Amino acid sequence: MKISSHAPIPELFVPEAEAERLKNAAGDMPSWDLTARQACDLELLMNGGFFPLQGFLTEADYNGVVENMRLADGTLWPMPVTLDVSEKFAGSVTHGSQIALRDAEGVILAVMTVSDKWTPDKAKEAIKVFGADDQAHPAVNYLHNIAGPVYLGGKIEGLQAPVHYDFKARRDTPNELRAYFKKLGWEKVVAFQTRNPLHRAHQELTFRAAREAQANLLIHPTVGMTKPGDVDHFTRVRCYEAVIDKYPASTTTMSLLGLAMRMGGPREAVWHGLIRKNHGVTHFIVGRDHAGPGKNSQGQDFYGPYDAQALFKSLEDEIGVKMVDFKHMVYVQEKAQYYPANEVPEGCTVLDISGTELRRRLREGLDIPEWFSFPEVVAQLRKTSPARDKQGFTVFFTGLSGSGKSTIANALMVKLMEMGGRPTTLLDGDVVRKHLSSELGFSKEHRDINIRRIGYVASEITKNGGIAICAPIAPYTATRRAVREMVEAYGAFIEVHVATSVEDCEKRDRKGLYKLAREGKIKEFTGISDPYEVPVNAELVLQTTGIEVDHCAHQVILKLESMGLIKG
Ligand code: PPS
Repeated sequence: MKISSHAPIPELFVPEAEAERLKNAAGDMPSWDLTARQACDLELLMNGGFFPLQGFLTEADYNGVVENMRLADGTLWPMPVTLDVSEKFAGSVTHGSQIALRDAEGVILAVMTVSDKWTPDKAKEAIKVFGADDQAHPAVNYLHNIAGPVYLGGKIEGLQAPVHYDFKARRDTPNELRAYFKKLGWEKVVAFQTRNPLHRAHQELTFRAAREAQANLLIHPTVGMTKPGDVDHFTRVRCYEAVIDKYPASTTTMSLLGLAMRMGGPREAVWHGLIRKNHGVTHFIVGRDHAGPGKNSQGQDFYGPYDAQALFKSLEDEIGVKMVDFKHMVYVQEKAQYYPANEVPEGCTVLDISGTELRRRLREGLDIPEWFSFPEVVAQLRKTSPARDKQGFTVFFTGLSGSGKSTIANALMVKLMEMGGRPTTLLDGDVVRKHLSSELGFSKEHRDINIRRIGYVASEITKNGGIAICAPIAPYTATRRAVREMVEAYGAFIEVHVATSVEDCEKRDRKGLYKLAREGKIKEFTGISDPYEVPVNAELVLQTTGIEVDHCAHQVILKLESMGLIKG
């Protein structure tokens, strides 16, 4: 069904009386607490942002989307929007069951009638949708390590939209934006998608794109979920608000999109186009490496820099939104203005600051010139990125039992406390198991819960400017990575592998546990009868055999200094 850009888009909300009835009936339905990503997806399903989807994908639609970017009826839809659940929950529903979908506080947002339940081939989904089954891709990591093993599909009846307490006035549903464009008589609107703060080059390029398309401009940043490690959306929105005043009055507006990005490159660009179409937009800016996930585990880009533009262009008519390709804008010193990189006048000096360089300058409190970014934007970024030696961070020791983690961690803590400046907490394996995880054993499931708890506490300490030193065994790569992501949302994460061999640990056997493990008196003992996955990307590897504890701790101190986290 084609919808003109000004007519309302169908939503999935039911009338009030029906919503009331379903709310009352929901007490008897199996209840699913939505993950943060599912809550974002549900919001866009209900408000028409994901039109023509009527709910989370059915198996036939999912197969079509994975295979060839199309729903079972042939409609273009490049991204799986799936309700992943645990096996236990899946076991409680059958075909035709109604389930209550609730937010994190338990408020019911929608009822789904389950029409499909299946176990997806996740490796296949990763390869087809994201181009590789490589967990360096954030969405592939999500798929394998965060998403549940079973998918449920079915139609949604929307009861209420998720509540947001932040930037309420800046959030618009597709229909609110459509009505706004209609009211202002904006026939043509070009949208700019972003997950980064806007600097002057972006302002120039978006302004140019609008002029080229003779259209008004919608700055449409994603504030749902973006790439782990991005600038948080609170800071970004304050930056956008500072920039929006720099555009000629009444040409431009800004609205926040609660989308959970997948960083899916070309497929994601097409998805973004369809979502913007639903929001009443006629043109869409697609840049170099649009929604790029960064490097793969071989250190290469997942997608070619212009793959997204090529795919979008080939499907432009079907998407129903015209692509405006992004010009890389650079500052020309002699002219004191921005030019597209390919139109720089001969012999002129080009100035540019990369994202990495910007982060370095913020970290080290260095100058950020006005030609690069507006002072108001820089001020906002500085507020949330104090110089590195003032930020919180986490040192995460991992290694076998008896490898020396706790001893080195203790020595490190004392050295850091001697320096002073930031509160320091030691989350030692044994201590955590006494105070935080006393009910847990050593199965994979319990170890993962234990490590995630440590990660959560460490991330809170890091967020609040402290130093967390953790010293659990943490034998599983994926769990260590999950903790890294939790912490890196707020500060640096330094993984230190205490690489004492199992032979040496056993020789030392300070607690006598190896002996008991060999005798089979302790089951699932790491290194003897349970696995330890050796870290491959630790910031530091410590050998301990024949080396003083003091020296080991000092190596960590040197690492922290070299990262700018402490001043020597
Ligand atoms: S984990 O895997 O990260 O949750 O382990 P952790 O919380 O660090 O706990 C490890 C300490 O518990 C003792 N212990 C065992 N370790 C490994 N395997 C088994 N089955 C086991 N049972 C008890 C051991 O003393 C560990 O302490 P450290 O300080 O590492 O020697």
